Amino acid sequence: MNLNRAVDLSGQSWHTNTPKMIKYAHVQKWVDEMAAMCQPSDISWCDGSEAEQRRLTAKALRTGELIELNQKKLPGCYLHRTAANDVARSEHLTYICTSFQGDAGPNNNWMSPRDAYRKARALFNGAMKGRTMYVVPFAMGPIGSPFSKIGIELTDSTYVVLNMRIMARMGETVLDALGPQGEFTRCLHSKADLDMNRRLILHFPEDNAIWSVGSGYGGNVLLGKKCLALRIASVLAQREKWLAEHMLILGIEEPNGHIQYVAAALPSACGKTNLAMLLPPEGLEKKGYRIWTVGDDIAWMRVDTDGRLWAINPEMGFFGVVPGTNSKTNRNALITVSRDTIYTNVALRPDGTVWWEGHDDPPPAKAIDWQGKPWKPTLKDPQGKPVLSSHPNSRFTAPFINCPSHSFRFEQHHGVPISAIIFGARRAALAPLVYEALNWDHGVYIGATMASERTAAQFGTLGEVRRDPMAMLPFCGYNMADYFGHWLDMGARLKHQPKIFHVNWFRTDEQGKFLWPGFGENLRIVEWILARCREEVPGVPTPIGYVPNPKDIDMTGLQLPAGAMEKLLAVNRNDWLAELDAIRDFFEQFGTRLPDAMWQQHNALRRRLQNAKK
Ligand code: GTP
Ligand code: SPV
Ligand code: MN
Repeated sequence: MNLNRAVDLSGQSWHTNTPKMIKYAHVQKWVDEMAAMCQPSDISWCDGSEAEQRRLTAKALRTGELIELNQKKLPGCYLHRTAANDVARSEHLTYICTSFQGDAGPNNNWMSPRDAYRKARALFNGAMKGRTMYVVPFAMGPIGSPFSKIGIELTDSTYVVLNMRIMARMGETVLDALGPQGEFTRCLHSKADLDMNRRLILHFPEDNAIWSVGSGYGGNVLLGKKCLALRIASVLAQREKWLAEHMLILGIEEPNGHIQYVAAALPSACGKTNLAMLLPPEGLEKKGYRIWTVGDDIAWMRVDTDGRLWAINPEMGFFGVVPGTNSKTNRNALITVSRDTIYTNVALRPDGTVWWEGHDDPPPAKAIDWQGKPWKPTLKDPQGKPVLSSHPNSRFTAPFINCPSHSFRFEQHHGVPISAIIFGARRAALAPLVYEALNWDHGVYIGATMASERTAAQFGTLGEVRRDPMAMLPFCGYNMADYFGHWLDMGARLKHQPKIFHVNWFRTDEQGKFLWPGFGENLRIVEWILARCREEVPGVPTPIGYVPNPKDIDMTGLQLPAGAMEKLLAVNRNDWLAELDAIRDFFEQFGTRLPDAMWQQHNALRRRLQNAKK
């Protein structure tokens, strides 16, 4: 290895392994400053090569950060276990740090940049002692695309580097693209001592910087993903007049060969990955439908010169929920994770393969659970409940190109044109299976008033309904009142507005059972959505928007119990009037900053509900 002594501001010394990668003074200066604070024993610039991946994997196996899985059955696959209190995004420790609190808005935790830097410096000071600091240049979006943004993440975690390789375009080509004056997001991460009481995830939109300390969990530490591609990008998007959204992008190849693209926002662990990879049910497959996956979590969308909305997926991989993945729910995902995948917090079987709740195979007689403890299916906790082998928010990190349904347009710099925008939520009651907004502004209101039951993707009480506008509550880097205004503004800029819909795959019957089978069957609803976009079928008007006439949903090969479709599509006026009170309370937090158009939509909906009641 070519060792090269670097300058040190703190009087300490370290070494850097690839001096040819130190191209730009502005990058070097920042790396030096951060290293002086974190005091790593050495600095390693990541070039993104396969040799580097092999070296880092070997190191992670030595330190125990990774466990090798059965390479015959799962080639290129490894297992990682996080600390027990570090298994999901820590939203309560996530801050937007702007000079004025009003710019972060009531939807965000706020700290002044000065306080935030002071608190974080105390945690970062010496945090990398005895460890390597990796310099990870990465691009979100195809390099050279007008959509794309560059970041550099400094991290002391080998796991983070290996994940970033999968999730983003990474390495020397990114530095080449950056240029000597190039702007990039300064991302700093240290595991430090993985202490939840000394954990902070800080965003500085005014400095284009992200500092994350004290965690090793994906959403907190893969800084290109939620931190850059959503929180920082949403601020840039408002400034530069585009959209950075928590959305999947899906191409639906229709029987006539045309591919239509839709973007859909569903809150964390509410079905984006599943919808993005869906396999048509038999009846629809016979008709000639095929699905193409463009993205499963993040969409960046711009108005192009043709007046339409175009979207890219800025990521290169999937960081998906593992439990529940099987050949019936998501065969494409199962194939995707059969190679070159990093599993986090799932169970290990004696033969060196992995298992989780909802796997195709029956529970193994014995296994090692996600915390590294012996596990068997009969194990009960002190309350008598079965002990889970895998954490409910266990995840896979897998390359996008592994997915059999990956779209050939994935790398195209201008993205794909969006015909429909779908908002979705997880709600046992109230929201029908699908309904369509009356127009763009009403669609923005539907997105802004989304509410969903809390899942395992974030700390908190499971099942509690919380408002999660556009599935962006944890990810909007600025005041959501302004964000709604930005959405309204984008509608005005579009000559061809996508139609906006709302879906709910999770409505239940009196026994708490899902009324709708979901997964591949969801294509039946998407088919109706596309038919509406082409104005081929009439919608049934209700106070909340258009619902389908049940005869317009192709049910070939699917038999629902009698009355189920009526229950799925029901609009209960009293429930909706009660919902309006909750929405009013939510809106009132934003004071006069909330666009008038949102109140107008709100009042119009109330009038429609009241009139319908008479
Ligand atoms: P994030 O990666 O956290 O943003 O989540 P996601 O929105 O991509 O969620 P994902 O597709 O991984 O789904 C999460 C959970 O929802 C899994 O347990 C799925 O089994 C379940 N799920 C997904 N789609 C459906 C559906 O159509 N019906 C039902 N009942 N469950 C679903
Ligand atoms: C989510 O929670 O919405 C995820 C997983 O997609 S994470 O990247 O951890 O945020
Ligand atoms: Mn997500």
